[in-house]
Amino acid sequence: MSADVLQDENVASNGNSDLQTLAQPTTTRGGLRVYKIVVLGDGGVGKSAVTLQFVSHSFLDYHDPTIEDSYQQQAVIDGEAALLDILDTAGQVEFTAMRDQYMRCGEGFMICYSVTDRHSFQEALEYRKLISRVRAHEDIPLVLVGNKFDLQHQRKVTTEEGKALAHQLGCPFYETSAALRHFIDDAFYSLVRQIRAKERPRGPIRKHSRWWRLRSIFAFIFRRKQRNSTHYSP
Ligand SMILES: Nc1nc2c(ncn2[C@@H]2O[C@H](COP(=O)(O)OP(=O)(O)OP(=O)(O)O)[C@@H](O)[C@H]2O)c(=O)[nH]1
Ligand SMILES: [Mg+2]
Repeated sequence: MSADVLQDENVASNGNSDLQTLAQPTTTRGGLRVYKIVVLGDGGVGKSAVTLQFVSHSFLDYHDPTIEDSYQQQAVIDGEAALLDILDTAGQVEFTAMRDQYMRCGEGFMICYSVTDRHSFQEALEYRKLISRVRAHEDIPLVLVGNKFDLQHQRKVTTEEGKALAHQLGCPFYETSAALRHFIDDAFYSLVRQIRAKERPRGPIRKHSRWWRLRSIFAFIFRRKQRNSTHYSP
């Protein structure tokens, strides 16, 4: 699946949790639709590395267990500008106290496992159950990600097993590599596409008008210019 990216920009806020931002009922900011994405999965599978590759095109080559980090990333997906509000969650059980809260706030969920770690693969289903527990009977945009696909010699979970689980979960599946930046954008864009599809009225597909799409791209450029001028220092 290829994505139509004109340009993107990131605003990362590291360290502190930004659950308040996620909890805001507003779904637009500066004229851009905000998509609240939650990244889930066992400790060490690469949730932070995948997220950082997406927002800053860099690879995190050490493991610093996350408590909770949030990031914002603008992108133009299928000709429409979007602002992705991404919550990188804790995989380590000692940091998972906020789980129910972010399960309630997320619009789309990325469930990650590592292809080198069978236990993390088994846990993926448990994450799906956790979402269902908090959001019973809801149609939840979801993507399954088998990360570290560059570590072929350490592989413990086959591609077929990943596909079968995705089929069971009824969601798209990507084998990604945060190290090589493989299928990172595709996994995030797939969530935005699912959220959009869910919002669109049923029946014949109605695309946004040309004017609406132009307006959203102008909002995207304007925000970027505004940020540049804010950051200007002589
Ligand atoms: N080779 C390879 N290493 C990866 C990849 N993704 C992550 N890693 C490494 O795996 C380790 C853990 O990555 P993190 O992104 O910190 O894992 P996490 O899921 O955020 O872990 P927690 O925050 O503890 O839940 C780090 O040493 C990363 O460099 C990948 O795609 N390929
Ligand atoms: Mg992390």
